[in-house]
Amino acid sequence: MRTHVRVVWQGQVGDHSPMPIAAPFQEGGNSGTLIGMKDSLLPAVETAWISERARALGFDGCGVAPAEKFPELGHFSDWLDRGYAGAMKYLEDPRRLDPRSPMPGVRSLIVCALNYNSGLPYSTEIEHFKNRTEAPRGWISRYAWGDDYHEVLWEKLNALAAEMRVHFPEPFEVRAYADTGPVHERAAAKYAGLGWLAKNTLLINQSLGSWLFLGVVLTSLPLAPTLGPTDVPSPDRCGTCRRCLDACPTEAIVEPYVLDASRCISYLTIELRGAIPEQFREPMGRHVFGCDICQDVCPWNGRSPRTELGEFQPRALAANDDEANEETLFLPDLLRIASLTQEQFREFFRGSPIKRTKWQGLVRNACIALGNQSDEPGSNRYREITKTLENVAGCADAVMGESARWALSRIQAKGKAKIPGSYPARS
Ligand code: B12
Ligand code: SF4
Ligand code: SF4
Repeated sequence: MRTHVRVVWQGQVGDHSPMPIAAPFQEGGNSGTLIGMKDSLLPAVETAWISERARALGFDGCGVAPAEKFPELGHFSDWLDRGYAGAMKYLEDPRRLDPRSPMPGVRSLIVCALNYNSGLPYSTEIEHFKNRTEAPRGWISRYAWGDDYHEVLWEKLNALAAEMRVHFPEPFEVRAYADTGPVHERAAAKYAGLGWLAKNTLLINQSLGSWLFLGVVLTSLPLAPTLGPTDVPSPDRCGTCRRCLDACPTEAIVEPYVLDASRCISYLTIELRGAIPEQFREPMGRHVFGCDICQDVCPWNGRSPRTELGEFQPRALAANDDEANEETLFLPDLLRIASLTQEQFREFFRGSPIKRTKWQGLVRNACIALGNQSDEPGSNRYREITKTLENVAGCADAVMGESARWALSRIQAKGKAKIPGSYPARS
């Protein structure tokens, strides 16, 4: 009888929300056969089996960390007290301070990493503003070009849990999170031997870089940790580099390893409801959903492997192929985004992480990106931008309308054109 496991899939996406076997994964590594040296631990071969199954299911990395309070979490309360979480109240959940608290009896954290680098150019490599005849282009973060990664990870984590249920005879519990639980996934990944916590705060794996989604399976099984008692986590390989700090347009990385999330473009464009504080609008540039700059400039992503997973390739910016006209979420047409109706938004972004920012948020962001354009008054593009913004400025939504009026005043001030008064309502 091997079916005593209770699998619980938990967490809401609202929370924002590879091994001891083969080379790229194991940054530290367990040298011995009896890891942890506690006689209650399962033999290391079981950890190796889990890693091997994770690899077979398509994960690029997997490791096991003991369910212990990681030292990094000692800064968490200070970080919150400084207001760095902005409006992300869910980060105040005290269970985040200790990985043992989300599930009673948890002994081990199985951390899985999945590469989402679809191989298209980095935002820092694109000079599309030079082409004035083309539509104005925005930037959507690499992680959001394809399908919702929560779904992709859950499917794989679910499959891993199902295999564990067959493999382990004793009763045990598992609970899987992909960005959705009160667990600091990067700290868990560090102690699972998957990489180091870098100055941009992200987890970097020496071979894979940082284009990695993380998922965690909490289990009551006493698995042998990937890092043995004499192993240390992967060393910090940031060295004297500070490219990410210097490149961040909003100075959100306030000191190495510390992010003021309330300044981060990712927070401003995805998590923040309401108006974007004026001081960040210009530095936001062309970003309409998330930001990749602190990863694009990172030398450890210079030769990151590509993923061939169809789920992470850029989707068409349309509900069906006929409409697509080869427009995708890679460098999307800002005019098209700012003109989306609520119904189109719902259709286009079904199953996409972009739905998190909601229609109001995405149109708001596109208006700000349009306001950051610098077209010559009188050019076709200038006229198109003005027309689109005037349309949004007349809509009933206060935040969208205000963002559009701000953008109009910016581009018109540049061209000394009339400052808008009132605009016709949007159809
Ligand atoms: C909240 C959140 C955000 C917030 C805050 C980001 C952050 N750095 O915490 C926002 C919306 C800004 C965000 C942005 C992004 N996110 Co996010 N996010 C999360 C989430 C849900 C929780 C993270 C968390 O707990 N943050 C809380 C703070 C306290 O943690 P921290 O920044 O690591 O802070 C620690 C250090 O600063 C440390 N510290 C060290 N020294 C010192 C000194 C002092 C004085 C202080 C005060 C603190 C301090 O103390 C803190 C506590 O330990 C996780 C999923 C998860 N459940 O873990 C995903 C996650 C971290 N995000 C992810 C991704 C992909 C992104 C983006 C790249 C998306 C994008 N392209 O737009 C950006 C990257 C921005 C960046 N440079 O971090 C991935 C990261 C994968 C990886 N390889 O690391 C995760 C793991 C999601 C996933 N399941 O894959 N995210
Ligand atoms: S994601 Fe962008 S805004 Fe946020 S810390 Fe990185 S570079 Fe700065
Ligand atoms: S850019 Fe440099 S400092 Fe920043 S995370 Fe990468 S290696 Fe570390």
